[in-house]
Amino acid sequence: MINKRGQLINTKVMGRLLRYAYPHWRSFFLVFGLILLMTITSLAQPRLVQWIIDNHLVNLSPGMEEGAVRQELFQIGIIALTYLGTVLINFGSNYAHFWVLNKTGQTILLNLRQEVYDHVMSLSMSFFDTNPLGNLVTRITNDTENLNEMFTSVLTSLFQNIVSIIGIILIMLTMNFRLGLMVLALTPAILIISFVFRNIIQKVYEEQRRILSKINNHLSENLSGMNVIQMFHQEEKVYQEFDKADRDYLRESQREVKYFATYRPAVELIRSLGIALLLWYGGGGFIRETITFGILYAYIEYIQRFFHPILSLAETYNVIQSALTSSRRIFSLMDEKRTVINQTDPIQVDRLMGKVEFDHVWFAYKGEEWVLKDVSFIIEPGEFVAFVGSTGAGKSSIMHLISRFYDIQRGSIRIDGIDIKNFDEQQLRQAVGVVQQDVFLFGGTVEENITLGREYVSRDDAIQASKLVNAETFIRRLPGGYEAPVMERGATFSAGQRQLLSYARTVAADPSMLILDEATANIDTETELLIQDAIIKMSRNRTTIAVAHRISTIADADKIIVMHHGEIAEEGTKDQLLEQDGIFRVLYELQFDR
Ligand code: M5T
Ligand code: MG
Repeated sequence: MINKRGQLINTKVMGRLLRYAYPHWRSFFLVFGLILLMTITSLAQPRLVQWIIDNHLVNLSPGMEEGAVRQELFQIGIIALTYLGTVLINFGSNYAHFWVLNKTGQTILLNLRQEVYDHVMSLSMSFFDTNPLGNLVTRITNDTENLNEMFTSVLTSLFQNIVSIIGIILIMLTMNFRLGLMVLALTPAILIISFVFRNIIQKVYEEQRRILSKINNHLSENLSGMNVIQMFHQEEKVYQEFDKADRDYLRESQREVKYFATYRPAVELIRSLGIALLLWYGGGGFIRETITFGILYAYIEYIQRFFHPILSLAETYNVIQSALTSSRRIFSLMDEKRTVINQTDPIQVDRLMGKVEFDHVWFAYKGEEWVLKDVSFIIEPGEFVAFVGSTGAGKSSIMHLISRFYDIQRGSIRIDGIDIKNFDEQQLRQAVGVVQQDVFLFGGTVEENITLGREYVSRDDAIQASKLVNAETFIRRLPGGYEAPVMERGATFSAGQRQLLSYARTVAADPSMLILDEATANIDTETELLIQDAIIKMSRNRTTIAVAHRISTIADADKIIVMHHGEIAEEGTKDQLLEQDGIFRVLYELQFDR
């Protein structure tokens, strides 16, 4: 709870949070004003009743004169009306403060969420490689929601409780100093109980959260991999795991109930103790006529009201802690720097010719674990070059580097003689069309998945592109055609169809260069022919770099580059390589011997 530097709450994070609240200071002032009004009206009520009792009710007696009775009743009526007034004002200010506060809180949150999301989207690929998706989702949704608590409940309940406590203490001490001191003497007991309880329950909550996220992860992972589970008869094992986590959760929930069952009566006990003390001491005072009946009544009321803010303060402390933890996580996300940095003054080119040069390129995703070691090659404009090699050889990595998803550590990559670092990142990615190894389809329609909402890709472009890549026939056959729905991740499409859709998506924007990272999945011969034909048509008039797993893709390549453990092992045309009797020949024969 206390951080490394021994501070109760981290002032730096707190300061940064307040910066988000600052633009709304008017609303907060209004809220504080309303809370003040709420507290004053609420605290005035017992005092008004006491006034009626001590100054008017006591005067009434059975044999009183008619006129005097009417006079007293009139006075009582006025005070009663005032009481009603305090109730109404209290109600109104309570309503208004709640409304203003939540509106402000939600506005702050909206801005914060947008800022976080915007920032996350600007981050480089390497960030997403190392940060699990689930964590990011939690930060953007739950953690920001946690902060809402900070702005709505914490700030104001702190203020409200402190004002109430001070107000009640002042009233009690001024009404009767000794009675007041007596009530105050109970405060340490209640504080200690609350803090001890809060600490314990906090741990229970943490454990609950941990188990719950385990359950959630378990569910999402196993539900999405259900076919693998059923295929390998893992139901029983998976069920056991789930059952265990579920039981753990039940256990923690029961612990929570147990603690609450002790805590609430304990607080009640102290409160009753206070009232008993009050009656005992106050009763004595009443007999000795040092304490009036009205004051006794008012004290009982104030004791009841005194406990609430104290308990609530103890609670606030925990909310602050969890909100601060969330803020720290959000801020560390926002402080994350992008590793691929756009030039301040990028070179503008109309259309790239498509000459690609790798000049002694060294690259590692992390540290010194070299994935590419001193790779150099030149691809001339309009050429069709294929990369082959065993899995993990670094082929996809080369493709990532050409559209600059990562920066290389040594050497340089040039397109049309210009280092790619000098291009505008967006322009570069628009000029280089990439078909990734794993096709990703979004939930939506077929057309949306081809245009991707890019303003420079029209519906017509989408249709032309589909025709070019031979996707038109199967799209037309779908119910709804281009409007046919696509499920999340495109689960209802075959691997070949997904492949064709991703081709259409890529060529729809008419890129000057094409990168194909062929899927390893096996495809039926008919689709393979379609794909083969699509690739030939797509590669016409543009530099095409393809990672090929099927020899059919390579057959007409101008050049084949064979990768081995991050290095170029062989380079040449198909015939030259076959003659060399090296790695390529082995790969080639493996495929044709099947
Ligand atoms: C080459 C490592 C991978 C492999 C090597 C994408 C990626 C890869 N790697 C990382 O450490 N982090 C990453 O994000 O890099 O991987 P590749 O370039 O993907 O290999 P490939 O395309 O030749 O293989 P394949 O199976 O697609 O034919 O050691 O661990
Ligand atoms: Mg690959």
